[in-house]
Amino acid sequence: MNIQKGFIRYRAGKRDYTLSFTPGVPARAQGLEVTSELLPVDHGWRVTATLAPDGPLSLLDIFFEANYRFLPDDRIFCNGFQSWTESREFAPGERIRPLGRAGRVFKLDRFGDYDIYPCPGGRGTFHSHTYCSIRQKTGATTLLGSLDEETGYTIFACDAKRNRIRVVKDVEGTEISSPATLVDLLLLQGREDELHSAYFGALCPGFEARGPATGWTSWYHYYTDISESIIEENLSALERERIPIQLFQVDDGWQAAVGDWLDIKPSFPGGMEALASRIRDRGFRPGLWLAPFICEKSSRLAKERGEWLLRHEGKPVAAGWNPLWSGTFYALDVYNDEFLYHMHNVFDTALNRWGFDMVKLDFLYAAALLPRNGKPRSAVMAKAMRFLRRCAGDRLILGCGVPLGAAFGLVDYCRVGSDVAPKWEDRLLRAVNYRERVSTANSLASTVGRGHLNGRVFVNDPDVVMLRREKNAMSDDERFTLFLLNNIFGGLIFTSDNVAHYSPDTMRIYRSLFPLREKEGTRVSDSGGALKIDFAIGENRYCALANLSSRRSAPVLDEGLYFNALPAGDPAFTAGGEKIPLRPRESRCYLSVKDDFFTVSGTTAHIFPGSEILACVQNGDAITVTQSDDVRNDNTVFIRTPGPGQYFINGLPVQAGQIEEGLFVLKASL
Ligand code: 9PG
Repeated sequence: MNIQKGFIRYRAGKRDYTLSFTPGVPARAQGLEVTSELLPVDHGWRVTATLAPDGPLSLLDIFFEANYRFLPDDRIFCNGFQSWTESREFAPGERIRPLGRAGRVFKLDRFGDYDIYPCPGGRGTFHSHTYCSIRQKTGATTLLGSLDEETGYTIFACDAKRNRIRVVKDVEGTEISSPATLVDLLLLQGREDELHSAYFGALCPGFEARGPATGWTSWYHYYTDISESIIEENLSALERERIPIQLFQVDDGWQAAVGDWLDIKPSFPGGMEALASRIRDRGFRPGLWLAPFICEKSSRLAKERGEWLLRHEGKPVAAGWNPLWSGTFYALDVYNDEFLYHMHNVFDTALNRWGFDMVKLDFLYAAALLPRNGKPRSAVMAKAMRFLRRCAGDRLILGCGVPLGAAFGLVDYCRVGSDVAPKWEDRLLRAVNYRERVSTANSLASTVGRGHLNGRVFVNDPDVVMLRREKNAMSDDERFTLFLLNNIFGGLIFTSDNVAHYSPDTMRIYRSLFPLREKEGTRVSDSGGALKIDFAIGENRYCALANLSSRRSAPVLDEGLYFNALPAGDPAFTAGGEKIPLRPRESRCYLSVKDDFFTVSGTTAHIFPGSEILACVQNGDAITVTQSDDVRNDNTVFIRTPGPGQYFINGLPVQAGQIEEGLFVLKASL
């Protein structure tokens, strides 16, 4: 990897100029001097470019050209523009395709970077926002990352055929008249995990993420059709079933119109303050959905406060089109102080008067559709995010539909993929290459792809799990795969299901997520056409196998002994080293059984068997096993012994049985 040249296009007076420079060598052209530094840092280099203009000038383009030799087995991680944008590893033979023409008719281009970066679309071409990494088969990784996104979104455009990477800054609209450092990049080489720690550590020094959390949201079952009684029904069901979730969030549909946050829908006659207290009375922290930077065309705000709308050549700027609302919705102007004052008041009302503890802030990309006030789009986005943090104070923010770089370190939780849907894929939207499309397959790709962000810059929200059978076209395998992968890679585990409607089998799977524990050292590889995911929880090691394809697959577990119980519910020990046949979209999660005797070899209550056990202590023939208070399934524990014989588990006598040659196990209910 080698940066060769930088280019700056700018306008001074009425003329356009181009200045090319070599990093480390000062350069000068008409009215502009550039100093670019190459500084050695741990794992690689930091590259900066500082522009010193003689007088005011407008920037048109800044980019760097680098060489990189792509290998056929490389995996190129591309971070999509915003929360919903497909973000995953690509093989050099793949490509990122441009949005189809039909997509623009429905204003789908507004949701992504389609109007910011012209996607070339050829085989071997990819682009990634803010950072990008290339992992060789050996594990050796190169990470390129921007340390300053406020000076312009940074796009890493890879061309695997030509062995080139172009680093582009989206500086459109930037005006400068004094020296400014506009490029600040890290180019690192090493192991993937250490590079992630180095890069995100440099981006958000001292950042401490909140812990993972569980919750319920109204969207993925009721959509905009919510009411006080639906909320009440779900609160009662969760309470009756003793589901130990922390957050209960009212999603889109409580307000009269998007933008009219102080006008409540008639289906909430008791008002929002009473609603929040009802949620709190059941022991949950109340959360509320807001889309602070947009309004529906038909909203009162759009009609009465036309001056708050973002305008281009006098006309309101559409931020998208949504069939679930009244169609077109507009962006609001974050440089209008009156509007900001109004929004501040909305937050104050929701948080302090109504008493919500958490806000899900959605469609945030809309704040920065255009450069403003001599600043690039990304600076507008950064200003908007800081404003939201100030408005929310120390309450929880779940960011959604947001360019991720602007959310790093500023929100508590953040959506890291598209919306899931009660079906696996949306073939039509996939065919037009709409990378923000609502689709479970699309969501899961990003949940896996962006798993490394969890706990480093915020807590990842992979979107909800959907286990219900009604109003859901997903198969049992698809529903379990979504449940398992969200639980491995995500830090926020929400559902919208009405748990009162769960069958006992479904309830057993849902309850297996409690207690929610933090995962460590997650590593993803390919095995026999499926994903093989190794991770640890405390002292326990796990291996999950997930077949995301529509064909059968046959991954292989490493050598050793494994335990698995869900989803079927029949506990079984399996030897590694052999192929595990998986149906299309089937997944399983295995506990790697420890060699040590008198340790927990398996349990049946938890999706990650044994992670719910707090202690297992042996004293002669007496074994004491303690489990978390948040366990919600009946639990059977399996404990390995050196041979046959009688033991006491929590005071009750148990006979060790032989499961297979050399494997003696005690089995007891907890
Ligand atoms: C409420 C929803 C939920 C959901 C959010 C967001 O591409 N699109 O047209 C598109 C529309 C809606 C959407 C995502 C994408 O959903 O992610 O959780 O809060 O808004 O309206």
